[in-house]
Amino acid sequence: MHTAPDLFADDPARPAALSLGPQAVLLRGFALAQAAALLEGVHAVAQQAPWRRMATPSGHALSVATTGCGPLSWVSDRRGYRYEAHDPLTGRPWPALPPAFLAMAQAAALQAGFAHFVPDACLVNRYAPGTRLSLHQDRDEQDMDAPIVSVSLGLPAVFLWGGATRAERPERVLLHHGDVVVWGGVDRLRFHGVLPVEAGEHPATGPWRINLTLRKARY
Ligand code: MD3
Ligand code: FE
Repeated sequence: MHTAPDLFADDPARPAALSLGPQAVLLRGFALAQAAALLEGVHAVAQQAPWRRMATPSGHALSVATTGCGPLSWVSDRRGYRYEAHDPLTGRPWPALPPAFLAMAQAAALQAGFAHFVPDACLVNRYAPGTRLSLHQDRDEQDMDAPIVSVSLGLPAVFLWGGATRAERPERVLLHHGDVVVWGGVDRLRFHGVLPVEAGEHPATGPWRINLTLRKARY
């Protein structure tokens, strides 16, 4: 698929920073200059902790393929959701956080008003065409004061940005390669999801969308 140049990149109607809530902000293109380094990190991580589709507690496979890095990473299986220090697939510790991931997360958090963000977990999601993430909350982390920093790479996706309850109709926000979103405080437990990713070819990732979420799972 050919991606047209973004004629509205400098349009004041499309500001570089878009507030999504009192403590949630989209930083458009914030990770663009580091995208190649971040993707090298993803490939290094996936070499040590292979992509897999984890089982949900009900026994279905997640639609997204995942890997992870950091002292901890998120795990799902028949026993539930949790953070663990070891990759259940290999039995080894999760790969270390690539320095570029940490630098990006801290710079974005600071920009969004969260100083001293020290993530201890990074979940890496890979979306093939048609892959979606249904509306959910992220509540498996102990430290709800820390923000979550999310970096979108590759194919674009429509992000669903809901409210404090599932009943609230979510807003739709298009996320592009290099976009970073930071969520914390009063917005930390909002429902969110991703619509099925449309097929395409991105120069940086080929047929995929990749999303990094940097988190603080433990106090
Ligand atoms: C809003 N990932 O991994 S990142 C997830 O694009 C997840 O792969 C999506 O939701 C993705 O759990 C969205 C954005 C995100 C992450 C965590 C949040 C938004 C959030 C926590 C609270 C509120
Ligand atoms: Fe989430």
